[in-house]
Parts: sequence; C-alpha cells; structure tokens
Amino acid sequence: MTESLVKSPVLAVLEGERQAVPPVWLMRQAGRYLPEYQDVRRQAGSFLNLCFNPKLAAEVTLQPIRRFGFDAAILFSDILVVPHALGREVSFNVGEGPSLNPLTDPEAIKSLRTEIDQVALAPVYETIELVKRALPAHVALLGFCGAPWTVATYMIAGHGTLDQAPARLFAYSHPEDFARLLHILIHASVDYLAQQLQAGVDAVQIFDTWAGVLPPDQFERWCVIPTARIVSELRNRVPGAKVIAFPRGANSLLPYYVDQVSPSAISIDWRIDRQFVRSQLQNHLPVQGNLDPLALLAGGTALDRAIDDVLAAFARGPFIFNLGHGILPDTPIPHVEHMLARVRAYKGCIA
Ligand code: 1CP
Repeated sequence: MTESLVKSPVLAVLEGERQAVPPVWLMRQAGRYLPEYQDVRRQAGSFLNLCFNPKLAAEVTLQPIRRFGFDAAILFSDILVVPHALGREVSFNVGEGPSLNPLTDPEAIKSLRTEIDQVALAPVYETIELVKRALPAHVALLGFCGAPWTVATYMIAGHGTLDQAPARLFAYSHPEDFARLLHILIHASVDYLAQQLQAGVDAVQIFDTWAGVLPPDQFERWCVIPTARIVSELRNRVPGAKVIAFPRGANSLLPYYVDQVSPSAISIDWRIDRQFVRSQLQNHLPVQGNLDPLALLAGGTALDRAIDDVLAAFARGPFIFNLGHGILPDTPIPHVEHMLARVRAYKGCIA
C-alpha cells in the first residue's frame, strides 16, 4: 500500500466509523506547556511573526506530533489572524493575551474591509503545505477558524474578557451594525477555510469558544445561523468538506445547533452531561472531547478516573478523544504521556 492510501483514524471517525482505539489529539497541543515551543516562540519574536513564518509555524505544528504521536496535527495559527487580514491591528503580549484596536463606534463597521487580504494569509497556506509534506499519512492535518461570534467578541472589546460583555452590549445596542460585522466574518471565514482545504488540510474545526454566554435567541442569531452558513457555503465551495464544530457551553441547545449546522462531528466541553450527548447526539454524529483540562493538569487518580469516564461514555461509538477546552500552560508533560498511554490501552472493556 502506498503512503497516500493509508487512512487516518481521525478521518475515519469523521466519516462516521468507530475506531477500536479512539484517535487522540488535544486542543492547543502546540503551545506554552512545551519547552521546544517556548524556544521557537522566543526565536520568532512576536506571536504574529510566528504565525506568519511558514518554517517556524510548521515546526511548532509538528512538535507535539513528534513528541507524543498524536493522531492529528492542528495548524499553528490563531483565530485572530482573520481580523488582522481584515485590516484591524492585532498584537499578542507575552502573558497578557491578544490586543486589538477595539471596535467601539458602530460607524467604524461600515468602513471595515469586506474581503480578507489573502496575500497577508498566504504564509498560513504555505505552512499547511510544509506540514502536509512532513506529516505521516495516518496523521490528519486540521485547519481552523474562530466562529464569527467568538472572533467578534475580541474585535469589539479589543481583548479577552470574562463575560464578553462589550460584544453582548454592542449586539443589543446596535444589532444591525453587529449583523453587518458577522456577515463580513462569515464570508471571511468561508474564504479562509476553503483556502486552507485547498492548501491541504484534511478537515477544519470552527471554534466558538464564547457560544455559552448568550441567551437562546441570541445564540440562535449570532452562533447557530452564522456557523450554519459557513458550513453550507464551505461545502458548496469544497464538496464534502469535513467540519468539526466546537460551540463551547452550548449545553442543552447542542442538539438544535447540530441539527441546524450539520457538522461532521461535534466537539464538546467538559461540563455537559455525557449521557445526554451519547443518547441525543452520538447515535448519529461523531463526538470529540471532553476531558477536563484541569484533570489533565492534576494527574494521579483523578486523571485516571476522568479518562475512564470519557472512554466509558463515548468509546463505543464514533469518537475522537480530546480535551473539553485547550490544554493549560502549566500541564506537566508526563501527564500528557500518561493520558495517551491510558487511552491507547483501551480495550473496550471499561464498564
Ligand atoms: O504567547 C504565546 O505563545 C501565545 C499563546 C497562544 C497560542 C499558543 C495564543 C494567543 N494562541 C495560540 C495558538 C492557537 N490559538 C491555536 C494553535 C493550534 C493548537 O491548538 O495547538 C489555536 C487553535 C488557537 C485558537 C484560539 N485563539 C481560540 C479558540 C480556542 C480556545 O482555546 O478557546 C481563541 C479564543 C484564541 C484567542 C487567543 N489567542 C491567544 C490567547 C491567549 C487567546 C485567548 C485570549 C483570552 O480570551 O483570554
């Protein structure tokens, strides 16, 4: 069999096939908990320099694959390269997170670029080509973008907030201007994801990190409808495109979200009731998740129990083992190694 005929277990799951041992990758698997990442990060200078340097970005994408042998690599970039490519100022200060020029004036939305600058994003596509060539055939390469709502929360506030109050307030006070912003982000996301797929990613994930802060009607308007449009337009552009959706905190609204968005798989956070997901969703849709990142940080028997609970709930169906949100920077590397060994020793016999 030639290399290209080797089927990736992650892609098999995204096509609905259960794997005897669930494939594993971790959100934010490239990053600050890895000393080799810290080295490259220092070498790159700014975070955006790292995102837009194909050789270095490819290197940090591959680091967790080399060290741990995960079943998927996720492109090293950030959801905020999209506002950058729409002409907003974006910077990342060490230890402080992202900083953007806040969009406080609704009039400013009228003068935003309506198309992403694909030249500015060309290094991202080049990174994908480099990673794809270096990756073993059984390891899937994932691209991603932020969902419009989550990206907008950073564009409005200018930084991360605890409750996304600036964007929520803006959406209540200026719903038409906010809708215009999301409209721009929907099209930007389709263009960006289509180009990532053309460059060689096998599937994409849409991160809606802040989906859980909205009341149901706003969740429908700002999360469900925009993400559904991205998925359907992307599939018009790239037939059969595989999309993992991560509406963090959607909770009881998850079945409705899945019904409207039609993702290839649903990525769930650690707070949701697993039996609910198993009975309502996994009977017709692959699931990804949902170890509590703090259990991975804690280690010991708490970690073992948490891993076993995830496997017991989901490993009998189409399933990708992951965290319920990104790995925390202080997570000890031996805990990650232990987790992988325990998942891979799964024999389908955990009660
Ligand atoms: O100094 C540093 O090295 C910056 C830390 C860092 C890293 C490693 C940031 C800043 N972004 C990233 C990479 C990143 N971001 C990836 C790379 C691939 C991988 O997973 O290994 C991905 C997929 C993201 C996605 C991302 N960025 C999200 C969605 C997923 C999530 O974790 O919720 C969000 C919300 C962001 C914004 C962002 N970028 C960086 C930080 C610290 C944040 C969060 C800011 C906040 O709200 O406080």
